[in-house]
Amino acid sequence: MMKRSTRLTLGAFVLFGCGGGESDQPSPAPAPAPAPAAEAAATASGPMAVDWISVDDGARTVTIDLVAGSTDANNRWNFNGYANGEATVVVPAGYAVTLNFENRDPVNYHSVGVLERAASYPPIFDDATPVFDGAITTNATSMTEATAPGGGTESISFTASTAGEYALVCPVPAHAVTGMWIGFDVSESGESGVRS
Ligand SMILES: [Cu+2]
Repeated sequence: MMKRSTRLTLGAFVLFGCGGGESDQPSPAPAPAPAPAAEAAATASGPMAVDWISVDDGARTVTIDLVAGSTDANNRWNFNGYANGEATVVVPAGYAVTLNFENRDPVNYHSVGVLERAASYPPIFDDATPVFDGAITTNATSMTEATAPGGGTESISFTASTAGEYALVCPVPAHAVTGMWIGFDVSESGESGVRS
């Protein structure tokens, strides 16, 4: 009985002490302002020059050398090593684009087309109509007649006539849904290169 009473008294004292202490503490520091690093990162994410994209501003042309399966990333279902939208090719609006496509995957047929950017792509494309006339390889939706594995090539030409955010997609069944696509931006301000 005696022990219990002591404990209660002690508890009340501790409670009181805590309350008093709290009121003496300085008010919480205001949340820090957003770091300027965020702005720096946005600038750094501008397109970078790469050796597989060449731009001739005089002639208003862009040449893109795009290789399917150049690395084993994403089980070789990648473009120049990129998949799942990890990189975005940027070309200036109004330029004539030549895209030299090569398939170095030893096993699977691949293709490439400039399609609308989407949050996700279907396993099978009913319609793989490119955004720009000519901006897709032959038999692009076929797993047996697209660009052949083991070094098959095809060049396509088109004019990137309308600025916007599109994608380079492989419409062979199951490829895009498994990540075989990267971004393709047509820049109103004339930027070119790769964002990654
Ligand atoms: Cu593919």
